[in-house]
Amino acid sequence: MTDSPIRHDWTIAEVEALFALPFADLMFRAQSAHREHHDPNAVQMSTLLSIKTGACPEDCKYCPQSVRYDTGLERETLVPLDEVRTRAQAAKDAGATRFCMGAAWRSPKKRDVEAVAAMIREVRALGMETCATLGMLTPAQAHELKDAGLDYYNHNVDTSPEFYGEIITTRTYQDRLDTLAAVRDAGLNVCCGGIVGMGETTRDRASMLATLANLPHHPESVPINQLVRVPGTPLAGEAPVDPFDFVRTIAVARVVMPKSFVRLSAGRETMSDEMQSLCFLAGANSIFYGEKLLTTGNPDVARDRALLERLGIHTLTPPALAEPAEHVHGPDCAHAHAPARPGAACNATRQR
Ligand code: SAM
Ligand code: DTB
Ligand code: SF4
Repeated sequence: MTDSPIRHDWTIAEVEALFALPFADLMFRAQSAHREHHDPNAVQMSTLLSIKTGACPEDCKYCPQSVRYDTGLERETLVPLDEVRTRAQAAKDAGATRFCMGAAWRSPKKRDVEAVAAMIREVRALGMETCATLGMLTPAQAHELKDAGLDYYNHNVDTSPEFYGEIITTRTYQDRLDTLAAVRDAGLNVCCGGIVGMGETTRDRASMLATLANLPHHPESVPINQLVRVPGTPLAGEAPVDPFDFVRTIAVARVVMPKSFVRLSAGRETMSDEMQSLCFLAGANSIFYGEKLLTTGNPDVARDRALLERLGIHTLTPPALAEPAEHVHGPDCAHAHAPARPGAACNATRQR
């Protein structure tokens, strides 16, 4: 048996007990699990693009894109295909390996799925992994996206089943689980996580992570977002999260889902480099990369590259995107991983 077996039978009390460990003990557990299953110095990089912004009919209390809150956001129609291609190419050139397209929909219509399928084909043709987050999906829609070449679908549980009703009333927790099952059944990789800082208790955080870990398969990607408190949303006045509590959430996610990529997601713009480093030490091995999330800010590429270089972290190239083994850095090498000295073996090819 390995030290951190893949379990699907976590009780909330067990996960709460992980949260209650002394910080150093929890970090040790997380580091041990991380090093058992991952390269501890590699981070996966995804770039987001909002392909349809604002005017969403849902009432998610954290979200600047809900039509119900006045956040001053300009609503936008579907982004044209050539702009998607340009933005994806720019993301690739900057060093991202996955391109995530997000739409402010409750669920996509037939023509929406067709339009997104065309976007997926464009992004794939550039040699990037694809991800989409479009709201609730039917099993048929999940298959259609898979057939277009989609690699990942993001759909978050957001919080615990117990706290969920305080945050969203226009769709149920079961709706979310149904979409996740449709996505999994279609053979897509699942990206599913939640938000910290919406007024939930530690028990809610434990319950959310137990929900994710007790899915029939752990999500391949688990985004942990710190609430971005957007003026005009009902949660704008929430108290900031204790940074150590946020790091603990990352660490517990790492322990209960040891093989998953845990993404340090929204909220990085206001985090210090030291705080982000603690998150990496706690087992985060994925980030959103690029100046913007969907509608809010993210650290710029220069800041992220500098941080990764200072920490000796290189970016992870998925096996399907890896180049032939003999590639070395040249003066024109576009790889953004640090360190990237001309003549050095290219980190991209050293990845599994
Ligand atoms: N409309 C689709 C949906 O809700 O499934 C896709 C886009 S939605 C913006 C994707 C996720 O972004 C949400 O589930 C939530 O976890 C996250 N998110 C949205 N607003 C946020 C905020 N202010 N702070 C942190 N995370 C946020
Ligand atoms: C996820 O868990 N976080 C991302 C992505 N999945 C789609 C979105 C964060 C959004 C933050 C608020 C905004 O930029 O609008
Ligand atoms: Fe709409 Fe998604 Fe925002 Fe909820 S999180 S209001 S579904 S865009």
